[in-house]
Amino acid sequence: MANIVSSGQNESRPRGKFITLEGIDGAGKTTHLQWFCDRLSERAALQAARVIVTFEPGGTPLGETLREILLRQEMHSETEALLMFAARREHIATLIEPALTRGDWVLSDRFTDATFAYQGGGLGLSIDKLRVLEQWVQGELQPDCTVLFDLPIDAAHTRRSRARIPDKFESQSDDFFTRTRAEYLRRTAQAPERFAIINAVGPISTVREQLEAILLTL
Ligand code: Z5A
Repeated sequence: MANIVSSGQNESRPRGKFITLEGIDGAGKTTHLQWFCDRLSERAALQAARVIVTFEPGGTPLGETLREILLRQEMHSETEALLMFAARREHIATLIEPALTRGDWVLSDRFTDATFAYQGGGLGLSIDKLRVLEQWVQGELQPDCTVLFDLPIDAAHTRRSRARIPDKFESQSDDFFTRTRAEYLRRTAQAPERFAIINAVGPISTVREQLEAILLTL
């Protein structure tokens, strides 16, 4: 049954939907973000809801400060995971949960699946330790839908090499991204009801057709 929240003015709205976008670097999330947000807003408007667009690491003033450190500074892999979850705790407490409770929808460019994929798969951190942090930081909160842009490593490599100056993560090896992608795919197999996988190999128009089909399910 839908979780009804009240605005306190004789108006009640269902709890908002939480949608996340994921994928290895170069998979194309950012290319589709604005378009997807516009289309999602049309659907949210049917429930008198707005779409709040956000991203990780970031999304709050503290998160932005941590993002600067995370994307530029070398650190122990466990420190990196802890900072990702610290930024996430702030993000959930001050932006995500209040928006969902108001009945608004939240679209986040990356969330916890990225930590499992990058720090767990890519850097080899213990998945069990990450699960403990996930439970601590978000409790029962999970996205209602996670769109995974999936792309073979060589295609992502070609796209990344055309893009801007690489940050710490974008400079990682193809082996790192092979492990990252494998962990993303392992997560989709564990929670198939939450994930929608996009085959991101084709042209932008083909990717959009797949996104359109996902929008109809939201
Ligand atoms: N990170 C982490 O390690 N742990 C965590 O818990 C979290 C994050 C939350 C944030 O970077 C970094 O933090 C991220 C993971 C790590 N790694 N990196 N880098 P970010 O927010 O700065 O960037 P990003 O999330 O990786 O997004 P991005 O760099 O913007 O990449 P993208 O969204 O995957 O791709 P894109 O920019 O849309 O496209 C890449 C290029 O391909 C571009 O030139 C496009 O024009 C082109 N493109 C896109 N689609 C197509 C198609 N269909 N055909 C042809 N060419 C295309």
